[in-house]
Amino acid sequence: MNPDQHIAITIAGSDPSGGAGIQADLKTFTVLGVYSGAIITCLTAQNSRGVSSWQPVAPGLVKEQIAAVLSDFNVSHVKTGMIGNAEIATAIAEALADFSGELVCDPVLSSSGGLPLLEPTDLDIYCGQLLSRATVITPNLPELEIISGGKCENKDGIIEAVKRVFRRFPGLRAVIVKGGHALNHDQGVIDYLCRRPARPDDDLQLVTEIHPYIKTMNTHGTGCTFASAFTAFHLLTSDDARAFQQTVSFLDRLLKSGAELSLHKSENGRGPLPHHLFNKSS
Ligand code: PXL
Repeated sequence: MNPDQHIAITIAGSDPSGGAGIQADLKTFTVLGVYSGAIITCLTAQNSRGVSSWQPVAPGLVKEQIAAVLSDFNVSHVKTGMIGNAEIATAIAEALADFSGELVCDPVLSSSGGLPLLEPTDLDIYCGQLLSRATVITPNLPELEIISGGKCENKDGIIEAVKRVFRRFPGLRAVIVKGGHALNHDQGVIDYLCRRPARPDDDLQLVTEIHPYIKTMNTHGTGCTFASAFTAFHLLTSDDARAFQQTVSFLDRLLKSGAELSLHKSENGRGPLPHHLFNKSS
């Protein structure tokens, strides 16, 4: 894909503090050299202490935003984040009915503080409307447990969960499992790229990235940044394994360079990643 001719769009919620959501996505695409449009699904009120509240955008307006961009730009990649509710998921599916490019879904279900960012009763409709159209999804471990309906306490549990997800969503090519929420980081953080095998009974094709756990409170927006970085690297390389490896390194670099930063004032807050310093850090 040529980044001078193709663009990405992110469909996600707004974080006014700039750490997560659509703001994190746009910064990620920009520092990685990919042009991106941005379709806002919900407005949140939040800062490093967490999300205090949110409101959805009218589904018709979400659909119109997507249609406006798709009718005028060569969009090869769509990344989704916070969707809010079933009506917005349905509006997005309708707007993407004729879209045949990459659809990378980050299944954002709740904030790190536990506030639902998708109405819990709307999970099935979200899965049916959006995950069923996705080419790649990027769950963390709690999200994979919810989507797959089973525990992911070790590698075998993760593999079985991903197999169930592949059976449920036949259009899915890859599941990227982010290991940052594991209870134990003694061996480091383990992320998996799980690719659908050529034949249904074959083993999953696994690429494993083991990297040191970086001790930092500045992790706000890591999931959003990961999914948009993968989308950007995929647009640049058309290669799942390379894009996955580049994404893991990108996140490591941002987490490391942001560890000592304090852009926020709250003592126990989770500060943002320093996307703006990426091209200055080595
Ligand atoms: O990290 C998930 C996420 C995504 N999008 C928005 C958010 C959050 C977490 O709080 O607020 C808008």
